[in-house]
Amino acid sequence: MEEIKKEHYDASDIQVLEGLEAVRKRPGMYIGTTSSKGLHHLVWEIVDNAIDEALAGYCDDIEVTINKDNSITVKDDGRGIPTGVHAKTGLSTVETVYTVLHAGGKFGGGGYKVSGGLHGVGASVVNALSSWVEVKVYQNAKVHFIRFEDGGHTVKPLEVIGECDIDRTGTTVTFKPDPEIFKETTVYDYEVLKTRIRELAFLNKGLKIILIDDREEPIKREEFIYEGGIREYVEFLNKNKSPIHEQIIDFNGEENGISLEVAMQYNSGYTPNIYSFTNNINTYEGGTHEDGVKLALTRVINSYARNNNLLKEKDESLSGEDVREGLTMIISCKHPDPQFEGQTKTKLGNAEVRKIASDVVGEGLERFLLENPEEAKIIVEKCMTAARARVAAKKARELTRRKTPLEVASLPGKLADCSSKDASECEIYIVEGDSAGGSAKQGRDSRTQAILPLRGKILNVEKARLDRIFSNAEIRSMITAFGTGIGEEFDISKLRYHKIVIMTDADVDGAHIRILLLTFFFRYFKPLVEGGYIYAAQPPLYKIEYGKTLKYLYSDDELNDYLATIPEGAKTSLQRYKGLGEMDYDQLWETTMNPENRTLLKITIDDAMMADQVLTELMGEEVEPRREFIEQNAKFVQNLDI
Ligand code: 1YM
Repeated sequence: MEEIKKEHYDASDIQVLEGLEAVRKRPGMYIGTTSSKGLHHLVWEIVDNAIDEALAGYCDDIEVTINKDNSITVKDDGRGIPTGVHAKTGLSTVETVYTVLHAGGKFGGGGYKVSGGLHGVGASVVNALSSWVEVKVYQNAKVHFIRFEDGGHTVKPLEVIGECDIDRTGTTVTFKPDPEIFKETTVYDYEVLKTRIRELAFLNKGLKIILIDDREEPIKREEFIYEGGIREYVEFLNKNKSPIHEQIIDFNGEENGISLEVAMQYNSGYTPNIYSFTNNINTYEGGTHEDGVKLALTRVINSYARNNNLLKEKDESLSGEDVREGLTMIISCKHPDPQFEGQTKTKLGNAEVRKIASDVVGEGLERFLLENPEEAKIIVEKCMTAARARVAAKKARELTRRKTPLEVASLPGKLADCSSKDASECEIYIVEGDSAGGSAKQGRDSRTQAILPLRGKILNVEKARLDRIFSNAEIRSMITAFGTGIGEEFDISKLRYHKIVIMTDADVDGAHIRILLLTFFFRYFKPLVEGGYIYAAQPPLYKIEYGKTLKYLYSDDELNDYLATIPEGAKTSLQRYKGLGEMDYDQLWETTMNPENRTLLKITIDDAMMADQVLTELMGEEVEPRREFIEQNAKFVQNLDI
């Protein structure tokens, strides 16, 4: 080890200090901000160097410690920053890396420096913005040490301070952010570090990153290592969701030093969760890698659906949005020379990546769908459902746009509206059949209760074509009565009733209508279900008179319990209601509509989802589930029209 001592400041020293001084004058230009975000950014600049070493294949473990004084130590087991004299500066390479702006990976050459951020100028920027920095390099059985103070002034040039095992190599850096620069805060947030460290571990398969918080008693320590890489990331993101297929699908490929990895899994939700990265940087604004992947996804799923005769009309097709509904996906690109564009420089611009991404996903997904027909079916069906909902939303939008000359969508003629205009106290009863509708109109509290009778069964939105759904009178009546609009124009603040009550007979047909209505709400008015605006009324099944007491009973269990309380041989008169229409208007009010006595069941998203699934099973192409359902429910099914 050669001792590097310089007697005089020369031109290059002055240049160095001028460089670091520039960073201190305009820190925002280098780290974006001096807020808490900028404070954390310093950690990533140092961690990036360790990750580059890992990507070059020399480092397995990285350890990040928040020390008691809120200084940070980053340690890796790589080769160690070179300790020899740097030809251009005459300083040790370590010192050069930490003091010369733009002294990035250029020094080492070879390998590809994939980390983003400041492209290697990070170490000197961290030094410029720190009260002090210490670097230890373990190399050739020696421990080398250098210390800087007050924004990058070398106070102890590199020297050997001890010996170590020949097998021990690596770099350990400790820095203390300068409170003069980070005026807002110099306190590190464990959760912020943890989230990004976990992400880095997901993105770099097999790399172990340990996070330690030394400020706490007992000391907090977590290890992040994922042998499955981004597959495990997708699994993690879908953890609290319901995946609709078991396997996580992944693809990867490499061309001209550009590598691309993709992992994906659909869940039962509706929003896409697609995150793309280039060189471990989240490309929030997307770019060519994301475009290529999306292109291939849409193309391959469409051609699979078409080849399997799932798209009936020849002009029918699945849009990009349709194939991304409920899709959780990670795209990770590693590029030797990434071009970042866009407002926040988080959009990948390299044109060649589009084709690579599209090829990798195109070929991979095509093969996957052919080899896994079960999964393929589930996925394509989900996309087709999304497509139906999209077209329906458009139709519905057009429909609700048709307004009277007074610019008020006219309310359906069959609606008996309530007089109150305060939606929070208004209720609408959707009633099965005209006769029950008549009783409900007579019995209601007309100030707060509106009645919308539906004639017979509503259309099965699962089975009908969309144009039929939206030309269906019952469905149109509901849409206009609710007032919210539908699809993209849906606006919950325009909802005219805060309780939408489904009131159907307590028999199989009634249950069927309820399933149809719930399915309709689930598919087209999901926010109403999620917001807890949908209810089911509970009409009684029996009326029983015993002596002077009259009781309404809502289930067979209730009836049996009640009968058990009556002495044997006693005279009772029992009436079983077959439908709402058999009740007088005052009985209907008393038992089912009067807020004082009634029981309303609030419909949850699970109920609606269940209804949707039951209907899908019953209506689907599969014969087996339909047969099973009919067998299990034989006594009801005779007149169930499905
Ligand atoms: C805790 C931070 O900085 N590790 C690190 C940095 C370097 C190397 C190894 C390294 C790189 C190369 C060759 C090369 C750096 N070296 C340089 C430069 N951890 C941390 N580990 N040998 C060692 O890139 O070829 C900059 S960073 F420029 F000196 F090579």
